[in-house]
Amino acid sequence: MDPEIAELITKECERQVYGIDLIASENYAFEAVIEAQASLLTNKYAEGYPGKRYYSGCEYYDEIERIAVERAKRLFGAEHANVQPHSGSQANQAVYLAALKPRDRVLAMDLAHGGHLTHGSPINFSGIFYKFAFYGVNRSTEVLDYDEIESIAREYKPKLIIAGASAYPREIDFKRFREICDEVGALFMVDMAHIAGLVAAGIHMNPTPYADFVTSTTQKTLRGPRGGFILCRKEWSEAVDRAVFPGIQSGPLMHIIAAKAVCFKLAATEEFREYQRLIVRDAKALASSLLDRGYRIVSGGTDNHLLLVDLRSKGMSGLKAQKMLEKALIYVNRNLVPYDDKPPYITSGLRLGTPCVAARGMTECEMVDIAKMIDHVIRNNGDQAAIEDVRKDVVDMCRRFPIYDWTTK
Ligand code: DSN
Repeated sequence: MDPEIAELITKECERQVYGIDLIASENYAFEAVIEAQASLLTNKYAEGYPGKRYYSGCEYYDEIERIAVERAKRLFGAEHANVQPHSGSQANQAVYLAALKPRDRVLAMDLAHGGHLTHGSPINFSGIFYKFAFYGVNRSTEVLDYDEIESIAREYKPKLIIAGASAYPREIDFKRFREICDEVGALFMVDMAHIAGLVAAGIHMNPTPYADFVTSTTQKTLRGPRGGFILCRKEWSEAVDRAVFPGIQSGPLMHIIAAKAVCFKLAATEEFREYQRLIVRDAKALASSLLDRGYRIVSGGTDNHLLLVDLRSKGMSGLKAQKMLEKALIYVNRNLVPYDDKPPYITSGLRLGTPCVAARGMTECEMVDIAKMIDHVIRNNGDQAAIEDVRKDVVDMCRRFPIYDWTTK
């Protein structure tokens, strides 16, 4: 019906199949997730919640949403779940609407140290409507300094403290954050979008017992559809539900909610836990192979699915390295390193993540080879011959590790 778009989908399929994706926030959704989200569940409006809809004909939608909610609660041990947020940004927006008044004080991790745009950036709604202060990582250890966070919280007296990051390679101590919140009388929100899969697998500390609110996306380590969800304590359930609908959204994306339900089911399996363990092993192997090749890794390594490479000693910016690697079919994103002297568009670093490569079944051996490929491109300053060499190796490796059966037919 639309050859123009069909051709572009085919080309994108080839790009995904024959490229190495090291973007830490991306993943290949489970096939069953793709099937559910591509279904005719996209057709209908279902404003409201199960049993309380504004349109008729929602009986099966009600069942699907109830199942998604129950599975989310079980997976993370939560008292309440809302699976309607269209994205992580909207999940965060809904929590702020439920818990805060405009201009209330919030304390969160600095974007320049690994935080997130929706955690108070002055160019985001969060920084425009609420008064944010920030904590960062320690200059010498490059990890969170909880005593420092505590003293900033005592001074600033925020109504809400946020933990969670999009570029922090270490485990976060949510129990310690809770203690700080209790000491200063703040509410506690965790944005676990990046590590949700690791949490579901029991590899990273679960924030749910400690936080008043937990927000997340489903498309990252969880391998679900592109979307968000919120977990909270029972006392906040009504406020959170009202904040999502009618507060910030109207009709829910029911095909995506069905796909979230599928993802929560698959994330409760032993196979999924094994996959999450591989993500972490791969990230550690990639970090140590790059260290062996003379790269500086922020904080010296990783505990989770990502690492930050500081390219300053290589005399190269993140932007330049990202562009060269893209030509070699290796996809990464440039990222600020803590205390970076370059602007966010240029950056001194690269953020590398292993959810995609682990989903293809690549193990520590392939990480050693990938580190070698990255180094070959960077060491040769992205010259044509080096890029051609690496492109061939990337395609060979990708042939050995298909993403889905149908993409190789
Ligand atoms: N853009 C996502 C990331 O790359 O971490 C977060 O929203």
